[in-house]
Amino acid sequence: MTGLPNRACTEAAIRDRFASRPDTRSALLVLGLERLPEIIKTLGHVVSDRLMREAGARVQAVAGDTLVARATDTQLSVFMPDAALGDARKLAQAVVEALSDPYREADLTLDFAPAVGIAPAPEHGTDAGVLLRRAEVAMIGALRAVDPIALYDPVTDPHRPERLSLMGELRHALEFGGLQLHYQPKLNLQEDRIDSAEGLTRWVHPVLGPVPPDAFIALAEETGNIRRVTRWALDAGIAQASRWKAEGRALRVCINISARDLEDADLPRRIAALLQAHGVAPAQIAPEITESAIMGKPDAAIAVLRRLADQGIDLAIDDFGVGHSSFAYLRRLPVRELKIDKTFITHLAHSREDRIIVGSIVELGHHLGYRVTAEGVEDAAALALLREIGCDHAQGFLISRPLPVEEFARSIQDGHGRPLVETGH
Ligand code: G
Ligand code: G
Ligand code: MN
Repeated sequence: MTGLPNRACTEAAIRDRFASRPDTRSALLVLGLERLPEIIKTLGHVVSDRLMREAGARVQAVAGDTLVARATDTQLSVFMPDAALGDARKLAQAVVEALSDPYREADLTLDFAPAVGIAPAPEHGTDAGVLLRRAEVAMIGALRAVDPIALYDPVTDPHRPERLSLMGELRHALEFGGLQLHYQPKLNLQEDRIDSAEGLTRWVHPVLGPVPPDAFIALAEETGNIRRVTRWALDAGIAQASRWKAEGRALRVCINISARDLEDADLPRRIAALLQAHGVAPAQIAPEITESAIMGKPDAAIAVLRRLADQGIDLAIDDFGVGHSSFAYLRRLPVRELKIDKTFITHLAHSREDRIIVGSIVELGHHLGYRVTAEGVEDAAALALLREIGCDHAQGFLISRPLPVEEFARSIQDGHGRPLVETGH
């Protein structure tokens, strides 16, 4: 199809190399094209084959006499014997540049949108299968990242065996109180008062130290354990809402819910039971769901969300603006709040485009009856602009980082629920 050698050739080359010279430095690159699956679906294999052939020719042109081969139907590989990491990066860069001009034929223009993963050897293996898989893992990471080139990183490898023991340790932490919920205040801009807080799960591993939530949430999702994490976070957050209520503070607690939770038809009943057990009104909590969580299986997800809404629970759409939201779905969703993703807020003071986007989301949200929160507010200028725009809530490092509950209590105690930063009023 591509006129290139196949995967077996690469495997043989790697095997020969390490059989004869086991400790030489070398590197394996795997190249993927982000839009290829979509191109196959919409334009078929004939076009995608021609695209791959052209990609192969361009890569071979910059790789010289280095072995370029097909790794899978949609991936190419380049095996570099005697290559230091710097050489591998340089070639990866050249490959990305060679594919920056789109593919053209007749009346068709397609972006290659390449991503390259690098697995250096021998440190990440000398076995051909292992190296190919690790370079592919790195490439898949690069597909989702800003930088189209990524080095294999064992810490984020979903397949590495240590992850299973890490999951075991996470389950232990869930059971024996090893997790904490930190709280980040949300400032009500109209009343200039902290009236709610987002609960964010923190795990300090006894040996590894703090494990970033992105890492263990993804781990829990992939291993089918996310519902346990969510159940724990809901229980902790609702219990805290109850304590705050007993102290005379009406703080609403926001809790993040994952896509997989929405496949659980039992979720509404479990939340109702937790609210009842802790004596908390439904209005005191607000689950946050990302758009992509709903788009996966929209009908099932919407049914679960409806039941939550019918119980009097306000729902928020998290990271709004970066997912594949469609207003057709938005209209069908029983949500009360949009949280504008922080990527639109961080540069608000310096970007006219971002101001237009944020202003438009707030206006549209209000017309459709949603409250709007801006997250990632890091400077006073952004906060002033959000007030001017008429955004309802602001959340971000300027107001406060997520804090352990004692510190959170102290900070709002001193400010009597008002923010301690100068917020312009
Ligand atoms: O807090 P930061 O705190 O770094 O959180 C990183 C990501 O992890 C965010 O996208 C946040 O929504 C998510 N997250 C934090 N805690 C939880 C949780 O308890 N459940 C779920 N599903 N996601 C969480
Ligand atoms: O996906 P979700 O919106 O739940 O993610 C919340 C994440 O945003 C957490 O990781 C939290 O620590 C982070 N966060 C909160 N405020 C800020 C901020 O002002 N700037 C940045 N960069 N991150 C923030
Ligand atoms: Mn959130």
